[in-house]
Amino acid sequence: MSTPADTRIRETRARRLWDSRGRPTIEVDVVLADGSLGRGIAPAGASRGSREAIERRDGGARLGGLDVADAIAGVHAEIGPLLAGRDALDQAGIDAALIALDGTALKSRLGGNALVATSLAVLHAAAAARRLPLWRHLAGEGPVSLPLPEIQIFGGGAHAGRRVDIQDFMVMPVGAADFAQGLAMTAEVYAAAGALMAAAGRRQGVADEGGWWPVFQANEEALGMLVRAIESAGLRPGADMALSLDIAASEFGREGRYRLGLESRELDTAGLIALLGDWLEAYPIVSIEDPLAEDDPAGMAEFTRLHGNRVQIIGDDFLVTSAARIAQAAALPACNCALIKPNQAGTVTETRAALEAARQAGWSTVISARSGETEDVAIAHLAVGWNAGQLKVGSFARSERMAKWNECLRIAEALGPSARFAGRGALPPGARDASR
Ligand code: 2PG
Ligand code: MG
Repeated sequence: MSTPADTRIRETRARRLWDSRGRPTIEVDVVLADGSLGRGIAPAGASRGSREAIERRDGGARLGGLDVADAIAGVHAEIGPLLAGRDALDQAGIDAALIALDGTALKSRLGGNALVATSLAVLHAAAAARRLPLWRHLAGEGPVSLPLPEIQIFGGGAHAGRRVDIQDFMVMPVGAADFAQGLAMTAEVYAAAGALMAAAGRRQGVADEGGWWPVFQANEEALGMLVRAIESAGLRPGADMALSLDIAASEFGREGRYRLGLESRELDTAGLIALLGDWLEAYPIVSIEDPLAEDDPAGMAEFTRLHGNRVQIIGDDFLVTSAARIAQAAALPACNCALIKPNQAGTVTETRAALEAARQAGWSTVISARSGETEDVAIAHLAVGWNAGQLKVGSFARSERMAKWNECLRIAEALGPSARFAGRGALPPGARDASR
C-alpha cells in the first residue's frame, strides 16, 4: 500500500500570462508537500454581468489598463501565506478563507481573477495528489456524462464590434448519438456556414470566440443562414441540429429600452419579447440566453411564462453564477437554466453551489467558458465531473476553444463504452423536440 499523499499546501505562486485576446491574465500554481502541482488560469468576459466577481486590473494607460501586477502581488503577499499548510482536499474551507480574506461583496480587493485562478489551482492540486483526472476527482461516486455541446457559428455583440446586436448564434447537435458525433456534425455545419458566407460575400474572418464574423443587414438574417448551413451539411434543422441564441440583452438594453443598432430601432420589453417569440415560432431554437437585460426581472419572468414550457431559458448576466440569485429567479419564476461560469462566482465552491441551486430549482445547467480564454481546460472536467449536462465554449475554431472540446474527447475515451452522452436529454423537457 502506498502512503497517503501529503496534501498540505507548500507554495502558491502567480504569474502573468496572455489570454486569447492578447490581454494579460493571471495564472496561479499551487504546490503541495508531496510535490503535486495544480494550476489555474483566470478567463475574462467582455459582456459581463454587473454583479459578477470583479477582476483586479492595474488601470492606467499601459496595456489598456488591463495588466494584473497588483492581482499577482496580492497572491504572493496575502493568498500564499493564508494557504500555506492548509489541506488542498478541503476546497470548501480554503474557498471560505479566500472569501473572508478578500472581504468585499464582489471580490474586488484581491480580485475575482486572482481568487478563481487560486481556487482552480487548489482543485487541480487535490486531484493530482489523488492521482485522478480532474473529472473523476470531482465526480466521486456520482454520475458523469459527456455534455451536449452548445457551439457558436456566428459571433456578434461585444465579440464582433457590435456588427450585429445578438451576441451568439449557436447550434446544438441534439440528434447526435454521442459526443464525438456531435462535434463531427458541428464541424460540418461550421464549414458549411463559412462556405455559404463566403459565397454570399458576407464572410469577414472570425469573431472573438472563433465564430464567423457576420456581415448581415438584420439580426434575423443570421438565423436563416444558420438553417441553410445545417441543411447544406446534410443535416435536418431541429431534429439533428438545433439552434441556440445568446441575446446578451444587457449589452443593448437597460431600464426596459432595447436598442437594436443594426436595425436602427428601439424596442420596449414587450416589443423585444414579441420579436424573440416570432423567432421561436419561425426557427428550430431550443435555447435562448439572457433574452432580456439583467435589470429586467419582470421581462425575464414574462418571457419564461410565455415560453418556458418549450425552450430553455438561460440566465447568464441575470444570474451571474450566484446561488442566491438563482434561488430568487426560481421564485419569480424566471429562467429554467443557469449558465455556470467559475470566474463569475470567483471560487470553485460558490460555482458548485450555483449549480446545486439550479438543480434544486429543477433547472438544467450549462458550464460556460468566457470570450477571453486560454489553454486551461478545467471547464471540460467540471462539465463531465459535475454531470452538468451542457457545455458552452464558443465556436469550433481557435485552440483556446478546441482545447476544451478536445479534452472532452479524451475524457470520453477514458470513460470507454460506458460513457453516457447527455444529448438532448440535458435540455428542459419541453425544449427537447425542436422539429415541431
Ligand atoms: C457569454 C460569454 C460567452 P463573455 O455572454 O455567455 O459567450 O461571453 O465571456 O464575454 O461574457
Ligand atoms: Mg451570455
